[in-house]
Order: sequence, then structure tokens, then C-alpha cells
Amino acid sequence: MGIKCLEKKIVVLGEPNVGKTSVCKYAFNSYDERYVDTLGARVSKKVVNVNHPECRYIVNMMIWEYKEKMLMKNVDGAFMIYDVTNRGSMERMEDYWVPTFKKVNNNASMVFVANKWDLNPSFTFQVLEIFEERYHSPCLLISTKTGKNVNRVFQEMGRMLAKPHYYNNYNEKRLFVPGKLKPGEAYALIASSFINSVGRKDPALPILVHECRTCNINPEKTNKDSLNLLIEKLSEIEKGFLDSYTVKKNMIERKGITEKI
Ligand SMILES: Nc1nc2c(ncn2[C@@H]2O[C@H](COP(=O)(O)OP(=O)(O)O)[C@@H](O)[C@H]2O)c(=O)[nH]1
Ligand SMILES: [Mg+2]
Repeated sequence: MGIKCLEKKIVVLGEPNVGKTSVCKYAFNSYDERYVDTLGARVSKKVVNVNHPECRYIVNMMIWEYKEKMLMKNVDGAFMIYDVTNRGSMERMEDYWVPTFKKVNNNASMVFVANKWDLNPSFTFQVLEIFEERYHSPCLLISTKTGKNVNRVFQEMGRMLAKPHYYNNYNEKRLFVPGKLKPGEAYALIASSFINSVGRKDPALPILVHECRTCNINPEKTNKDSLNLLIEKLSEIEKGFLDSYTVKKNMIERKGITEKI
């Protein structure tokens, strides 16, 4: 298995007081707090491993939090943070932060972070799903106070950032299949969806063969239940290297295939 190091630049965006600095405190602060004023930014570093079947990506993230509202170009990703007890901070995400950031960094990755989970929000879950669908990005509910889910924020970003390095065959089109399917045809579609998500056949096929064996699946003579079990297993494997939004999307797409058997 190969190893690749990636260097990526990330910004932390959101309204004042949502918890941007608090999130950064979970990363390693490269500069002494005394320099934050002079520099106009707090810069932290976080390293995340992404274990793709073919290659381990070591993603080095330099994370910038600006003191003033500043627009940065050539950024690889943004943590979009809002406060679950402050609806205005969530609305500003959509009205201001996302469009402003996307305007200059169109292909950058975003991870949506709903902070202060410990304070019992009422509108959160629904909003997270809306963000997920609208921006095709992972969304996490966290609390920097309790530490809940904070490390996942960095992991999700690392996975998003590693993806273009192997996902070159990635095909955004949904698998649309009219009518009924034979189990063998359904298997072929699920297999090609998995190959797509791994990026290349060589590392994906042996995994498929192995998983079929452990699920006792003969691709030609299988059934809906066995294929659904296979789908669960592939999903577990993808969790090791793909962001949660993509894992979920793949799962829904594949379950849609077995529904047609
Ligand atoms: N209850 C609670 N308070 C938080 C949490 N995260 C941050 N805070 C508080 O919210 C305030 C603003 O946090 P800060 O990280 O400075 O926000 P920033 O202005 O976006 O950088 C501080 O008083 C933090 O202690 C959290 O998860 N739960
Ligand atoms: Mg701050």
C-alpha cells in the first residue's frame, strides 16, 4: 500500500461566538496566542490519516481562523460553523458564508458543523439534513465543551480532501435503472458503484470477491437479502476512507437497486 502526504489549507468560517476558536483548540496551535493579534489570524495544524484500500493519505491541514471577516482564495476546504442555540448564526451560513466562500473557492470542500450540542437545541437535526442534501457535504452535530464528535470534524474534512486524489473515475450521475432487475444484474450495478467509489478496479475487485465469500453470495444466484447484507458490509468498508455524506448516499443508491429485484 502506498503512502501519500497532502498539504491542505482550511479556513474556519461562521458568525462571532459560534465556537470557531473552540474547534481550533482541538488542533495543534502552531503559533503562540501572543502572535494571533499581529498575524490577524490563528493558525492551527491537524494531521488526519485516510486509509483508502490502495493508499494511505496523510492529510496535513493548516487551519486558519481570521480575526476579521476576510475572504481567502485558494483554500482547499472550510469548516462552516454555526451555533445550535442561535438560529441567526445558522441562517447567516446560507445567506452569507457559503455563497461568499463558494464564489472564490468553487471546488473546495465544506464540512458543516453545528456546535453547542450540549445546550439542547430544538431545530438541529432537520437543518443538518437540509445542509447535507443542498451542499453534498457532511454535517456534524458537536460540542466543543464535552468534546462530542469534535475529532470527526477533522476526519470528515480529511476524507473530503483525499477523495479527488483517487476518485478520478467518479461519476456523479445516479444509477437510474428502469423496471425490474435480476439478482445478477443488481449485483453488477452494486459492484460498479463500489468500484466507482474506490476509484479503480484493482483494489475494489478483491474486496468485492472477499465480501461475497463472507456473505456466501454467488453473484449469479443471489437474492435481495444477501445483497442488502453485502451493501451493509461495503458501507462499513467505505466508512474507513469516505466522508459520511458519500457513504450515506452510496448506501441509499444501492438499496434502491435491490428494491428493483
Ligand atoms: N455550551 C457550550 N459553549 C460553547 C461551546 N463551544 C464554544 N462555547 C462557548 O461559546 C463562546 C464562543 O466561543 P469561541 O470559540 O470563542 O467562538 P468564536 O467567536 O466563533 O471563535 C465561548 O464562551 C465558548 O466557551 C459548546 O460546545 N458548548
Ligand atoms: Mg474566535
